[in-house]
Amino acid sequence: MITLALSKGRIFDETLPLLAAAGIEVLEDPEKSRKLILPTNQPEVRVVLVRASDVPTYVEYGGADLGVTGKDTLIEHGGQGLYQPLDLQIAKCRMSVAVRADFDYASAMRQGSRLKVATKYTSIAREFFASKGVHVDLIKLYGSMELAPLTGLADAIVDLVSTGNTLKANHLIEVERIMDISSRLVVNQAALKLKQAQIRPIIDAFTQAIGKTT
Ligand code: PRT
Ligand code: MG
Repeated sequence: MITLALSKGRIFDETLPLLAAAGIEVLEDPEKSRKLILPTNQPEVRVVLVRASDVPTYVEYGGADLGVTGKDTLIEHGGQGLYQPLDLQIAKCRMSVAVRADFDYASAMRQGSRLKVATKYTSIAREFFASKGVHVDLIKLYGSMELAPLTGLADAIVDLVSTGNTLKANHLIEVERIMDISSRLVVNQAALKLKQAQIRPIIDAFTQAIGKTT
C-alpha cells in the first residue's frame, strides 16, 4: 500500500491533475465526505487528509509514504527525514512583510527600532530579519495575522500573500517580499528505498506533468 498525505483545499485541488497524469484518480470528494482516508482507482494507493502543517510530520515518521506541502510549511518543519525530489509549481504565493498603511516601515528599519512582528512562520521571519541585522520581537500566532497590526499587537506581520486582497481589505500594505512559495513533493526516505517500484513511477509521472504545464 502507498499512502499519500494531502491537505484539503488548494493543495488537494491542485494535486489532482498531477495524480491524473500518474493514472491515479481519487474516488471521493473531500469537500463532501467526512472520511479522512480516501480510496483511489488503484487499490494499492490511498490518500490521507491531514492539516497542511502536519503533512511533513506524517511523511517524516512514515504515517504517509509521500505528501505535498508548501515551501513555507517545509521550512518551518525543518525538512529532516524527507526526500524532496520535486517542486510541483502549485499553490504558488509569496511570503511577505506587511504593515498598516500609516506605519512608516522604512524609517523604523533605518532607525533600528525594535519591531514587533506577528507571524505563524517564526523560523522564516527570524532568519529574514537576522539576515538584515534588524532586531525584532517575534509573536507567534496560528491564524488571522492581519489582525495583529490593526489591534496594536504588532507593528508588522510576516504572512503569505497571493492576490493581495486580504491585505487590502484590512488596510495593510506589503513592504517586503521575503521569498516565492510553491509546493513540493516530499517522500519518506525509507519508503523510497523499500517501495521504489511503486513510488518511482509516481515521481516520474509528476515530473512529466509539470514539464508539460510550465
Ligand atoms: O488552514 P490551515 O490552518 O489548516 O492550514 P494552512 O492555512 O497552512 O492551509 P492552506 O490549505 O490554507 O494552505 C496550504 C498551502 O497553500 C500553504 O502552506 C501555502 O504554501 C499555499 N498557499 C498558496 C497559501 C496561499 N496561497 C494563501 N493565499 N496559503 C495561505 N494563503 C492565505 C494567506 O495566509 C492569507 O491569509 O490566503 C490569504 C492571502 O490570500 P490573498 O489572495 O488575499 O492574498
Ligand atoms: Mg488556511
